Amino acid sequence: GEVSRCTIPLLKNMDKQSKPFTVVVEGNIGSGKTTLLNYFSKFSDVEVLQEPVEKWRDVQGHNLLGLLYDNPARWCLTFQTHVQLTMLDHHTKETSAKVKLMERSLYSGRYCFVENLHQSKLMEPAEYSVISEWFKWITNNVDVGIDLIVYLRTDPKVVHDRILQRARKEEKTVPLSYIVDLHEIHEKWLHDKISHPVPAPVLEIDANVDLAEMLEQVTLVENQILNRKR
Ligand code: DCP
Repeated sequence: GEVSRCTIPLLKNMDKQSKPFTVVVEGNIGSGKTTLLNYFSKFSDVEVLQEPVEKWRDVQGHNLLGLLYDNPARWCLTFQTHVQLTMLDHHTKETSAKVKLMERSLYSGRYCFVENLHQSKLMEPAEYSVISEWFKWITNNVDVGIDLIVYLRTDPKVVHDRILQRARKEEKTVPLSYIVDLHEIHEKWLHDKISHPVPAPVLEIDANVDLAEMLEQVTLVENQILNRKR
């Protein structure tokens, strides 16, 4: 009776306190997110959650990333719906680590990629409404809060060259204009802060330099990213 009624809320509060400091890494395609995440995987108190591009290439045998770039109008809702599921999985994943470091988030899925597909009219208005309602339901009903956003800021031309160089076969036809659109949408959200809610403080890193130089900048703000005292 009385005892359980007061212990349960207490336990819930304790859960809240032990929630990891959650950091999400954002930036255009090819901005160096994977490099940054790999760097942090050496810390034992950091749980690194890489974006599962490999999984998107094999969803029960289907290459969703390939379908997306072959015929974006047909497949973008399917693709973004699946991204939303994998991101929800990462946001809610329990960990005993002090810090959770995620590549991308539910937020960039909705505010950058879905928004861009909507603005360029590749996504149907009805599809945009459905995925937006899912996003609203999730953010209103599930604890998907984050503590810090690391924004890898780049010039579209620089990342476009990197994308062509790394030659992921699905991305070989990505036009510069698509990268420019994604750049502007990231900028309005995380730099100008005028388009959508920004769910955590933003730490900007100049990611136009080569990736080794970028990591040098990262070491300077490492304590901030890991929520450690200097
Ligand atoms: N993608 C998408 N919609 C999303 C997330 C990703 O269309 N909501 C696509 C864009 C890319 C691929 O998935 O073709 C992977 O994109 P990311 O920019 O997230 O990952 P990268 O591996 O390109 O990042 P980086 O080069 O910064 O490590």
